[in-house]
Amino acid sequence: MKHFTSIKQLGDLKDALAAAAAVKANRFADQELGKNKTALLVFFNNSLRTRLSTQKAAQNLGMNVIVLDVNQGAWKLETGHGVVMDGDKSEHLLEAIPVMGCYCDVIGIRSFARFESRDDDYNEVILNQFIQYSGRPVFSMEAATRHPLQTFADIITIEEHKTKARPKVVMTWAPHPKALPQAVPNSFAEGMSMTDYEFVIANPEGYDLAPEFVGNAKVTHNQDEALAGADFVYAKNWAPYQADIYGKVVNYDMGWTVTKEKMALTNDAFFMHCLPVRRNMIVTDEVIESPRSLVIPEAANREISAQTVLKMLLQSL
Ligand code: AN0
Ligand code: CP
Repeated sequence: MKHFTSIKQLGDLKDALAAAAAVKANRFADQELGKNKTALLVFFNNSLRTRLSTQKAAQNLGMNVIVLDVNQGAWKLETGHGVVMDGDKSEHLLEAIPVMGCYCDVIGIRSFARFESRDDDYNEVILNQFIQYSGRPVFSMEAATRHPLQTFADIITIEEHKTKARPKVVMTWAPHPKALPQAVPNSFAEGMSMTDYEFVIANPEGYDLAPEFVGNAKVTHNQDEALAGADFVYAKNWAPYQADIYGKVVNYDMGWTVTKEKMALTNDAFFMHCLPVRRNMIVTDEVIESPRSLVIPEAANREISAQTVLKMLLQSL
């Protein structure tokens, strides 16, 4: 694997899950693999889990780790081409990227959708420049359209908890006061298309995801109908993809919050969320605190997904 920007690059999912299980069984088996290799983790946006789990994963592999918060302490970066740089930005991304590449062997990038241009976001202009100009294998730590390390951890978690071969997994939109990217739901839908689970997406009208991510999934605008018989409920807010309202908060419908009453419609489903989550917006306290909540095991599996992916990248250096 040269770069990791989509869950599809894992190839055969069963093999990837077996690789993840091996990592989980012995996290320190490959300490020689990363010796004298450096992972640079570049954050354009905030993070708790990705920052910690990816560092831990790299350390488990014997790597050195450098973390750069681009917006804290580095020069302000210009990203536009042909711009006369007479404003507050001191350095251009086109110099910064190859410079970063000089100091590491693999680069992780977190660069969320900016909601300024749907085309720029969906063309992954920041992530792709790192691929083009860093000279290093690049892995996504959530870019504009996908969060594959999260999706991989989510699938590992479902595999660990499912009690039937083909569980019903429902990804439901839920309310949030701010516009959030579509990366997590896009990526989760992409991951579900690699499984043989029954997968349903529930969201209000105007919130349908990009068709290339929805694929063959069933989409409904009726949350209660979707939840009936669900084995896993995967909640997430996202802002609209639709061109005329792209990235705007147009719906704040608290009727979509995942409550105890909503969970009662399911087949005693597990509750999932990538975190960070706003309580009593996305999900009520009692649901997230219930024994069926998998939010902490999901977060724990982020170390495993990151280590499995870093191992694959190191093996193809
Ligand atoms: C981000 C998002 O929704 O994409 C990160 C989730 C892992 N969430 C927030 O910005 C709150
Ligand atoms: N789930 C996740 O990626 O969390 P962070 O944004 O805290 O890294």
